[in-house]
Amino acid sequence: MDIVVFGAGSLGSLVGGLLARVHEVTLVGRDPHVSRVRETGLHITGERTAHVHPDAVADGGNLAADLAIVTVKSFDTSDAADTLASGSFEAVLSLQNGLTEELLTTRLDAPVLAGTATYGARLLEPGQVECTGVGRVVLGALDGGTSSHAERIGKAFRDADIETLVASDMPRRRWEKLAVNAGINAVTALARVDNGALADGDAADVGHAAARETARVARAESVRLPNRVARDALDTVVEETAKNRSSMLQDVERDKRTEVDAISGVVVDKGDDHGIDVPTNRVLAGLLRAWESERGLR
Ligand code: KPL
Repeated sequence: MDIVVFGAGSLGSLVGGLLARVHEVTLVGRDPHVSRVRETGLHITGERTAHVHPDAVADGGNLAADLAIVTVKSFDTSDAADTLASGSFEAVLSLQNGLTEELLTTRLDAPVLAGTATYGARLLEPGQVECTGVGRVVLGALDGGTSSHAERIGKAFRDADIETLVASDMPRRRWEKLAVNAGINAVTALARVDNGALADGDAADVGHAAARETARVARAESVRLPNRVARDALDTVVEETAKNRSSMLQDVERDKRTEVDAISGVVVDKGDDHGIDVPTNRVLAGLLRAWESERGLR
């Protein structure tokens, strides 16, 4: 399969690199990373190892492929959609944080599929990505139900030895993932702790409250997500990724803009739409936005 990965950051490089073992892959990202990949290949280290030679470009305009995978940061989705729209793709799969698929759907002709990935990844240096945790990819039709595109993409991922589930209940899974991210990302970024710190104590209480509020907003959006399911999902991810530093913590540590708007912020916005109070997410979003403003990142 011909695959273009838009967003050769840590997760995009890892997933794209694993796919490049059996598929034709083009990584779209920034220099010096993409130049190094072009010159010496991409080295994957850690819990998965590989040395692959995908194509790598800084300009993703006018490309054509069977599949475009979007892994850019949520706040870069609009720019990525413009670039994607100049090319031609049979299907588009988002593996981003937040609920970015709606934006992609309104801007692109190709069918947009929803996906989640629980792999841990860290860019060590240009041309080198570390797999810090082997997880799995879940993907499927954005509105739920079956999709022949999803089946084909699921097979392509499995052919590359990536554990993948094709699911017919992506609406619930997207909100469950948002609840997990709302519970983990902001708390770990503000407290500067590994995901495992949310296993018990005060950090766990704050995380559970943020996840519970997200589940309540999901139900107002007609997605069946009981509090208990959101809480169990959070606890499971905390346990499975205990040693990981969340993507938001990695951003804060590098003084980079975070995905707060697409995670805690979207819970606040949609909560406001439904007249639902979400005090934990509001405080978390406020603190992170204050941190970003102070550094001129927003
Ligand atoms: O998706 C994640 C992230 O870091 O963005 C979690 C699930 C929290 C794993 O670290």
